[in-house]
Amino acid sequence: MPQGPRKIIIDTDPGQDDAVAILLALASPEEVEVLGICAVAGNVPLALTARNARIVCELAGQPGVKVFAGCDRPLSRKLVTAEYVHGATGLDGPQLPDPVMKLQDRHAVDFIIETLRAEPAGTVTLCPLGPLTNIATALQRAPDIASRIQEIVLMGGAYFEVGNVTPAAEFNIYVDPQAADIVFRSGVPLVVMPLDVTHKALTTRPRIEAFRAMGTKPGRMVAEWTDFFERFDVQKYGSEGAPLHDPCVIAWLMRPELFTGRHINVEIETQSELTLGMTVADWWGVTDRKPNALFIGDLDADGFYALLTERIARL
Ligand SMILES: [Ca+2]
Repeated sequence: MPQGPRKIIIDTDPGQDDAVAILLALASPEEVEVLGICAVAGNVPLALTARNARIVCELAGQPGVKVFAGCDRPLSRKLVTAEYVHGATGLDGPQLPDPVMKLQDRHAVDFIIETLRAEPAGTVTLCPLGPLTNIATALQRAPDIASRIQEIVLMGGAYFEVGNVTPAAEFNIYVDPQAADIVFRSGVPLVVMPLDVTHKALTTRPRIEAFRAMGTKPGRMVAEWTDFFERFDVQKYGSEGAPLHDPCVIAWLMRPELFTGRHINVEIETQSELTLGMTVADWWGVTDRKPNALFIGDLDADGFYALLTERIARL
């Protein structure tokens, strides 16, 4: 393993939980170095995810972070969005001003390809927090990068929790199943944070109040974002709070011991209308298909929230 912080590219569709993931990464320079943030269409259209990513960098006091706009639609399907969860802007909750920092000129896919070719092989980790369109496009256009990626640590899919956007599929995979299929067949080492684990990372009342009690703007924003989007999950699942899906990806890079999972085969359903985007995960090892992913199933939720609050409090 290389010394020093892990070099990462965050690929994201903010999204309140994406925003918390970005804040966690930017607050943790000893563990991760954010080479750039790539926006993709997902929770809301690309213009908004590219805007929201910059808002979050400015909120973290880091307007020098490079933010790139990527693909504005899935590889072959019509874009499906989730304003019903995240609000019309994708970051509904507190009012935030438009960002001052500019988008980079380069397309996110070019940034991904050029960075992987420029950095030593095996030293850059990709962290997709939304549909996998940018990553799959980069792999298709430049197959040589696959062997240069250290790891892809992504939020997406589900096995025991099955689906959230359809009865069979999780949102990120469902939006672009063809892209997910390319990534899961790429041979790149994968770590997957499915709903099975993220649904255990719930924002309880004391956890939200711990963010608010920081008395900082980022702390207050995290509390207000989670206040906003937990109404949806509490009503839907009857759970105590909302799952903070995407920060699980960043937390895994920093504290993998908080998580447990199995190294298994995971394939993506791309044909069936009924189960499109399903992550067919061989959790019980009933096939001889080769394992291609560390599929996470559980986490120490208290440890996860302790890490989050410690780090967000730094900003
Ligand atoms: Ca996301």
